[in-house]
Amino acid sequence: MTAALRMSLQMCCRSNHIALRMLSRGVAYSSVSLDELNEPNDHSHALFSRSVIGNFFQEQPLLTNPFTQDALLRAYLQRHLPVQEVEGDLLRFGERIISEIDALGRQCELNPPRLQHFDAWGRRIDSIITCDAWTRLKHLSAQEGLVASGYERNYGEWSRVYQMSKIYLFAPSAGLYTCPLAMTDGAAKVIESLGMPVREAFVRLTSRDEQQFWTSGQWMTERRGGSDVSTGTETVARRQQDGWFKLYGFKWFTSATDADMTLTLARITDAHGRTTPGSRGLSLFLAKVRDSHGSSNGVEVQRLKDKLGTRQVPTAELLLDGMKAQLVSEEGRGVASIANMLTITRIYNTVCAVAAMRRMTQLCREYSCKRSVFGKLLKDHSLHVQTLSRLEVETRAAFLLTMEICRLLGREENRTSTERDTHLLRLLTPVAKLYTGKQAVGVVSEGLESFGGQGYIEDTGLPSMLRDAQVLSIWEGTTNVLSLDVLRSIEKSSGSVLQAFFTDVKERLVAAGSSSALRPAVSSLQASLSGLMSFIQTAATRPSGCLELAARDLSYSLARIYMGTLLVDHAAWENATHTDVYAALRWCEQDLCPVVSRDSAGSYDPHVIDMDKQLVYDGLKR
Ligand code: MFK
Repeated sequence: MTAALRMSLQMCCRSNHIALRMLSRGVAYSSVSLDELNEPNDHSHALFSRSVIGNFFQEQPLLTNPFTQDALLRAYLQRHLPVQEVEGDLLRFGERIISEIDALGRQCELNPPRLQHFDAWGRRIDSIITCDAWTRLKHLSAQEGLVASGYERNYGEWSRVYQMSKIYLFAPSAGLYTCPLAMTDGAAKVIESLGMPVREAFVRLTSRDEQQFWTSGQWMTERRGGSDVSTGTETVARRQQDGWFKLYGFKWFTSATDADMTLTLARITDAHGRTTPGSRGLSLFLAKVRDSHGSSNGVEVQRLKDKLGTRQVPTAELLLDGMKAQLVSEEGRGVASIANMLTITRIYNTVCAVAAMRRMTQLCREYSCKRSVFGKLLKDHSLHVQTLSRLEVETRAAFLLTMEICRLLGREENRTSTERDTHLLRLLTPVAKLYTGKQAVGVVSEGLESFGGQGYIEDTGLPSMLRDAQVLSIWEGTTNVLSLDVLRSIEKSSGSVLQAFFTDVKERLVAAGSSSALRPAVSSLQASLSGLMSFIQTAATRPSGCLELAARDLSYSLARIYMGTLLVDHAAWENATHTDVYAALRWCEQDLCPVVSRDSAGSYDPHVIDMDKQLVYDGLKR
């Protein structure tokens, strides 16, 4: 037996002996010595007395003003929107988040909505009961102009950047109130783009007056599923003599069902009760959820959904049994009309994904300055800091892409966008939604791990962050549905969206190219871009189905290249710091163009479809 092994065994016996004695007393987290255990001097040391809980407690990570803590947000605004009023408002709002909003959000998590079907006398009332904090968040959202500021357009083409900066700060503390806000903003956008068919609704959706403010739902998903809306929608709309419609159908997932109004799709019946199938048969309707007396507008709430996360949000199954509704789109233009809402909710999704990443990185680094292990603080363990720095790079890249999309949206609404801007907004909206949704799950999950076991404990509030992140890649279009939307945008524009992408990336890289520190990143991006261009050029000549097989990898390539370009662009700014340069270099170390590397490996060859099938269904008994 070696001396080292002997010593190990002795230590093992000694600690087991102590552990056994401690276990017999129900001791937790204690580090008492054998001598102490034998001392009968006070109650904490006596055997079989109250449990000893010890005197070590881990430090809790504290939330401080998320605006002052966010170097990149502040630098971004300083570069593009250096308006004192904006900075002052975000600073004040950051204080409100820590002093008031964060606690409200937590209350929403702890007091999820419930459904009361009947009153005490047996009447069907279908009342969705939400907690006071949820109502308070609605009022506060109006006061802060969280939707309104996007339509007041006080900062011209930068108005959306300002508005979304507030949503970004708000989201991680807001108990998912961002969900009704996303749909409310989307509904306002649809109404505005349709030429204001219902002015009162628009005024209320964009009001800063908490008594006037309405929220909207977006009831699209039916039992047959949420992705294939054009074949899945069975709801019918019967025209009434007064020009209104009555809707009959079953909406399978409706988020924030306590909304004041909703936009929804239905098929208008002809005189014989027939409807037109497919997308061409769908029209868009606006309906109030309740009438002015608070009674249901022909809507039965079947049940609330029992979900993995987003438990704060009342998500319900609804039976529409004669819901009075107003046609707001041209007949048969429902999907195209609600697409504006999808653009807005997908942008909110992206903002919320980055916000979740940012909150997690802030908490992780705060904790690392307090938590000591193996004799030193976590912040002094280089492997730990390396892990956090990788999360930081992901978050920065996602942030810059998100803000760029908000900028493009603001330009479009301010009527200052170029044709290239319009193409980029169309292409990058699904790209950003699908990519940041995945990033958020990865960053939040890795972040939880950096708290050790505490990250797995409910009342730290940390696990709910992971649950709530998981929805980001599901609702508003899954990763694959959005990858197909990327293909749709390419096809519909005859490739112009890609042309805009290539031109924009090239120009930004040329502008940044003079910085020697950034050269490795610029070279990687240029090489990836030309690889991507060659792939696209040959795509048309490939067997059908190849592009669909490559859709997800193509979207990831667009995301990584564009994020890298924006990191380089930001790092080339005259007031950029060396950390901005470092972030750009680190980002560009990865495979920036997976569609090319996977193509080289034969992933899109025609025989692969069959091989994938054989692999997936290997051993399946039917
Ligand atoms: C924190 C964030 C909070 C967010 C909270 C939201 C909570 C709400 C939860 C939900 O409701 S989740 C359910 C959301 N549902 C979806 O996201 C639907 C996913 N499915 C799709 O997006 C499908 O691709 C789609 C329904 C659009 C497919 O429908 P179609 O009818 O097969 O599409 P088609 O025929 O290709 O396009 C019809 C028209 O719409 C075309 O216009 P034109 O008729 O003028 O040619 C398309 O160009 C247009 N269009 C489709 N997608 C578009 C679009 N236009 C602009 N942008 C798009 N993305």
